[in-house]
Amino acid sequence: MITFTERVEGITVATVSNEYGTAEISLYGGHILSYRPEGEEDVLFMSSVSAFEPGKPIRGGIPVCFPWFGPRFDNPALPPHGFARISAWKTVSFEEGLKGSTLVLGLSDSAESRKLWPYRFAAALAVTLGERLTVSLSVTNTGDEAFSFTDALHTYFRIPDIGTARVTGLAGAEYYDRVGAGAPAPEGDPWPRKPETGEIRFAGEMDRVYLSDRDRTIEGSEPTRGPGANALSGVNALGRRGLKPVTVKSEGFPDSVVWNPGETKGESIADLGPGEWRKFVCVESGAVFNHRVSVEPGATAYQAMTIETGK
Ligand code: TA6
Repeated sequence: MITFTERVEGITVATVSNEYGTAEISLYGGHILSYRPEGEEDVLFMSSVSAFEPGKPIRGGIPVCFPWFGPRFDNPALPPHGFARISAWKTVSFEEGLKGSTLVLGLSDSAESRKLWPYRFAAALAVTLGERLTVSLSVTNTGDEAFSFTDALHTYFRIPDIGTARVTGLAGAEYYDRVGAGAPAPEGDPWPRKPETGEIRFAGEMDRVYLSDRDRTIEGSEPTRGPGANALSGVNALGRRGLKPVTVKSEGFPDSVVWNPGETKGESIADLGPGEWRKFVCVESGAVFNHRVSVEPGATAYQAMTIETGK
């Protein structure tokens, strides 16, 4: 079933629930706020002090960064991560079936959007709540000139603590390290590439763009030890409740961004509560920086991400 509630004036939230769990999706931003598989805790982090105010981005969940990722280097005054996350999306359809429920939201160009990005487009965000959460983004060029964009599903995964979190699956991939990297080069690779040799652990600020669409797994607690303790029970070696491992898969997104601001930046982010930087890691499916997605007039670009717990 689906219900719509007005969270605050101007921000309507759709709650989709079925035998597989519950998801909350804000029409403002086309922003998934919460994903709770049946019988489990929320997979997504949400800041306790996030703005819920038209014109401001929501901190947490799954922001849709489109039609550019990060700052617009040709015009840093424009909204970072594009305008989709601060735009009002419309409900296109809702369908329930044997394999889950799908809510489709739509965003098209407007006089306002064309001031920021001068193209005609129709984007659709399909959120399917089934055995896993599937988020599909399609972008159709409805104008008469080709365009290209960068984007990301900037997913905030909830973790017990950044000190024990790890992300696996990217060993062997190359990445750009953006911490202290400065402005990107105008052509070719924006920053030097580094190789990933193992699992990712966090000991300070991390902001990396992995040139990889491999499956990634986020583990929120220390690997479990001893009889009776296992990842599926979600109970770690200290007897505290952890989270099930979460696996993210991408299709059509060539890059994987991994971000945690660390303490100094984390405590300075106004829309994060004290210490909350420790409670999330962003593992994002994107087409970022030099990986622009080109769309000819009349054509559609398709991208998708799935999130699944317990694998
Ligand atoms: O995806 C990582 C990143 O681009 C970081 O550089 C960091 O700034 C983050 O996104 C959050 O951006 P925001 O505009 O939401 O504060």
